[in-house]
Amino acid sequence: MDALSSLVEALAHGTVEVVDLTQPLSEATPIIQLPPPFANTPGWKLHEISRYDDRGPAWYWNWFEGGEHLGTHLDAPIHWVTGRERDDVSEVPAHRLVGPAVVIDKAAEAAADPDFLLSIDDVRGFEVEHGSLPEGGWLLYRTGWDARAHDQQAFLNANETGPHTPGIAIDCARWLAEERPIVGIGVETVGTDAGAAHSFEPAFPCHSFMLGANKYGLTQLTNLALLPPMGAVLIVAPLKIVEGSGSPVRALALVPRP
Ligand code: 23J
Ligand code: MN
Repeated sequence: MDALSSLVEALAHGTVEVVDLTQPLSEATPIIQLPPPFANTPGWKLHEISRYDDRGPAWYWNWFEGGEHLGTHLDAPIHWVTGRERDDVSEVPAHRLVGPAVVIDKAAEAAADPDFLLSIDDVRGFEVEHGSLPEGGWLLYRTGWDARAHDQQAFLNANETGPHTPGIAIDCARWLAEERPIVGIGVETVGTDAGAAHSFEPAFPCHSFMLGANKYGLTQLTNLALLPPMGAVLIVAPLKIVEGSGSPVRALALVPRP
């Protein structure tokens, strides 16, 4: 049988399951807060056009406003100055938006230390146990932060010293960008960088190295706990916003259930 017929059969029999990795997008969606003097993004807002009323008796529809970088969203290479000559979100090749995904689980470490940073040794340890990071695939980084996404304060976890959320160590971000064949990194937090990464050198290293290497960031994922360490396939569907620096996405995983 050909590959797609096998897939259709597996979906029908439940031996391949579709897991939604997307957070709901609403006015309650948490928003990144950059420190002064930086500008911040507006949140999501729906505006009603009509709802089976005088404005449109048989139909309901809305228009919306909001930043490109809200909720579960993709960072295109052009989002960062290191990728300024590279693809905007409408130019990202579709084949790079579908690929294998591996999941590194550091939820226990992030619960013990909200400033936990993923290290090269952590990823090498994962590779020894489960195999190499996949060519054309995604590294999904589980921290348990998805459980906080209903509450902006808990999600950003800021105090007088700034936000405290887990991220990726500077050397690890560079190594993943330059030495591993992945196309992107997906996280559960508000951005791919740690809360404290505004003070790293370079600032926001995950954005700087990954987007500069023509790779992608994927944020505010949920349900990573339902995925195996290796063997899932990720489908990421951003809006094709011309000249967009990113877009909210629907992120779906195909997961084998033997
Ligand atoms: C702009 C500046 C810094 C960051 C971000 C945006 C994001 O997290 C984002 O959504 O790309 S860290
Ligand atoms: Mn972003």
